[in-house]
Amino acid sequence: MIFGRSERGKPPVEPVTLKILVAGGFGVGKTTLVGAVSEIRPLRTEELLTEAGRPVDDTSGVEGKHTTTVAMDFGRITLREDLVLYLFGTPGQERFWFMWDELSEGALGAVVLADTRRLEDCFAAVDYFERRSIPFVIGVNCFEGAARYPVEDIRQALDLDEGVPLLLTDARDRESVKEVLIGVVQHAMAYAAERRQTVAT
Ligand SMILES: Nc1nc2c(ncn2[C@@H]2O[C@H](COP(=O)(O)OP(=O)(O)OP(=O)(O)O)[C@@H](O)[C@H]2O)c(=O)[nH]1
Ligand SMILES: [Mg+2]
Repeated sequence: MIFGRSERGKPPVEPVTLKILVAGGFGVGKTTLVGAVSEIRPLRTEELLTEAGRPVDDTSGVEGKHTTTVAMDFGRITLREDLVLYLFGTPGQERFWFMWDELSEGALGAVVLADTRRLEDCFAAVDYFERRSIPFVIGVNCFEGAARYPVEDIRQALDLDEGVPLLLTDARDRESVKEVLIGVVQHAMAYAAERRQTVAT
């Protein structure tokens, strides 16, 4: 049956697609986060952690972890009918950081995941995005068993600029991760608007 335009309702909207990076230290939950929200089967590039890598792969806190991302994670989430995010998870281990430049090409913003038991592991990601003026939010992945700290203390420990949002999250929980993604889009939009204004004046 052929429907007329009016019968079909509104013509479909072509969604805006935005690229968001998910970065942070080794084993902080980046692959878990992308998998928790992706509406397509996420593309993963996991390799087994081996005995040979034990001295450099510090799995303390994530002892159940047997694999690590060697190139990237990729997932997609429709936040609104007209807004789709492409999520790119970065590898956490230093020896794969050469991937980051390629992955950050054209990114609107980033989520830096942090674990309060190993906060220093996310310093490199924070520095990376600050240096390149890529807007980012911090998502503190609240693992069970990790001590809970006041948000202000975490901000201070990370020496965050006032404008950088910090959100508590659970990388395994779709709704909680969605909040973080909405947070990064809002922050990046505000950042872009601010920049446009600075250029105009
Ligand atoms: N308890 C708990 N475990 C989590 C949470 N997030 C991730 N995990 C577990 O922590 C481990 C690390 O998760 P990954 O998602 O592989 O971490 P990653 O950041 O992608 O790691 P790399 O790619 O190796 O840097 C996995 O065993 C997850 O099941 C969380 O919020 N709570
Ligand atoms: Mg990973």
